[in-house]
Amino acid sequence: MNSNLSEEMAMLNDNVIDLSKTFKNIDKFKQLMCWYGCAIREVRTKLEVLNDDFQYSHSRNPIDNIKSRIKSPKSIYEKLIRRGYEVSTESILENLHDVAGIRVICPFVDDIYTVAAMLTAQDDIKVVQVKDYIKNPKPNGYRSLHLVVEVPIFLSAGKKIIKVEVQIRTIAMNFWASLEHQIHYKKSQENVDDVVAQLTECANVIYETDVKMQQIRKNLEAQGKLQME
Ligand code: 0O2
Repeated sequence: MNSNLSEEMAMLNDNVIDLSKTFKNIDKFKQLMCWYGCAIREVRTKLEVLNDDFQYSHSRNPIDNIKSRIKSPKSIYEKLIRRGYEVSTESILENLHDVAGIRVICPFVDDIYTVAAMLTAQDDIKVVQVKDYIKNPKPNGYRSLHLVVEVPIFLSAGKKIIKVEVQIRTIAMNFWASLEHQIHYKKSQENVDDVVAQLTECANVIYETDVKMQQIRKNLEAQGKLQME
């Protein structure tokens, strides 16, 4: 994921698909992608403000880092086709909720829920979907909290409501997800169950460590001995 809007916009020049042939109105498509970029900036700023403020009230940050990306035109096109949706800008707005994506990496498991609660309590944010892959991990062990939120962006011609997918996970969960993403195993191969079992085992060990680290922090907090950077 890119953290820089200009890099995100540069992805629109993705030459893997011919945008002008794929989307009838290329200017409308580019404008839509600009709106997604604006929505990312709105949500990102909210998260940064919450993180800064939390530092004053709790002497530590619940967010380690934030990354964001706009889905590439090729991935947008492929997802529309895969799901049987019309290929148009209206269809993207209506049917896809992960064109604008933000990944929030937290130090501890409870920070995930603290950040999610602080963000979704804001009165201009509407939660449209919650998938808790921490309470209900995927069969391969993937853990993360996924929220889809709607946020208003204010443009010269008025207000638009845009969906943003926010994935919130710990540093440890992100370590697993990043490596798992790089291990491209063929889902059809014979020993796939074995690979999945090994990945799940790693994910479970990592989660146990996450919970232990959180317990250490909580014990120190309870004793008034916590001194975080
Ligand atoms: P990218 O490049 O990461 O964005 P939906 O999108 O809700 O209509 P889906 O695909 O079931 O349908 O969504 P889900 O389960 O909420 O997860 C989608 C995203 O979560 C993925 O995005 C990944 O970022 C992440 N994710 C989900 N499962 C796994 C997993 O097993 N391993 C890893 N490493 N990441 C996972 P994309 O679309 O793959 O692409």
